[in-house]
Amino acid sequence: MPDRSFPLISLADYEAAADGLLDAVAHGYFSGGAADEITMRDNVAAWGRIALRPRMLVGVGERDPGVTLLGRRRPHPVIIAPMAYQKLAHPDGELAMAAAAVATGTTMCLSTLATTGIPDLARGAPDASRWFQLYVFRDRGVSRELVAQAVEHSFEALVVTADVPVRGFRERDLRSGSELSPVRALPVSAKGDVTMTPADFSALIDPELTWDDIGQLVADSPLPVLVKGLLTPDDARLAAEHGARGVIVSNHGGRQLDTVLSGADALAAVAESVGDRLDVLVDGGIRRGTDVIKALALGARAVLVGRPLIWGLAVGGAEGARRVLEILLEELDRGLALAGAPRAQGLDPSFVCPAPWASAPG
Ligand code: FNR
Ligand code: LAC
Repeated sequence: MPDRSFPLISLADYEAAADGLLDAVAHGYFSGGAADEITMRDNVAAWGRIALRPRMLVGVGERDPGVTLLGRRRPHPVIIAPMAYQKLAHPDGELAMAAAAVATGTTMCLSTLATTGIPDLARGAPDASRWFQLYVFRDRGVSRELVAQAVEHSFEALVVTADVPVRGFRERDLRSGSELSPVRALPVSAKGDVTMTPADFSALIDPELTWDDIGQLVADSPLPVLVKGLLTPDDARLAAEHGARGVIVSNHGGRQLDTVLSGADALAAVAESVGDRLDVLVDGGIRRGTDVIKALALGARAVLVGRPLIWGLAVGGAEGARRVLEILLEELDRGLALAGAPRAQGLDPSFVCPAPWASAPG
């Protein structure tokens, strides 16, 4: 990793370091959100509006961050969120991300708009626990082909993203030119990779997708299906009724509809309404081990982390992304000890409350 004049000890340090390394187009694409970016900022702020209620003297010498997800034991609850175009952050792109995943026992979710294809990821990182994020295109033949490839190459789950019927209004991308800069991404056609602008890629996505399509996908796919991008209990119930195994409470990192609720604020109601029927996950603004603890306390089984992994990748390729995960997992371990919750699965809503400082007069 390059020498730095300051030590990188937090995820925010990686953000600052990456700022100086990425060109304006890539930086704008990775760090931006929709419209006024109110939701994007609030995703981070919302975890800070939740206070922890630690327990003492419970014996925390032995700690277990492990969780059960989709019926399988995982060493910890952190998952790498699907993010498009990772080679714009580092030439090793998704393969470096997968190496970081292997090194830390993390599951990685590969985007449909990845710059590394499904077979290449599986060949390059055969030991990586991997999920595939599916954008359903107007051309359903492409989606069927992608699902078949994910099955053939031992991906463990399909994550269908529901919150991009059309692309969010990304002002930074319009200003930086990234919206219209061609990227070579993949496997949008079964024939191989294609060079297109992000705006053109998004236009391939079918805005007519409905719950019936989710039901059909569940029926056709041998892999468990999670629906990503829901914010309401009603939608989570529909996901359960249509056979999904999980939902990811998410606003797409604040990149789609601005001024929607943060994942942190939307989570509890979803978990309360469907928590025993499917696995509830959450993302958006997770930057500290304590954020992970709060998510689990509010009913999530796992969390997805997005941009900080891109910053790690930009700073140091696989090693940088690995270090970002290690920092977060170290913070989680310390947080579990200090919160008096030695087993991550033992967290429940009694460990959190609304923070008094959040409602204090300004
Ligand atoms: C994303 N996200 C995303 N989601 C998805 O389902 N498919 C995708 O291809 C992408 N691409 C993508 C690119 C970039 C640059 C970002 C930042 C995000 C959304 C992502 O999976 C996740 O929901 C958020 O990034 C989580 O928020 P944080 O951790 O970035 O705050
Ligand atoms: C994004 C799309 C690709 O957020 O999901 O940029």
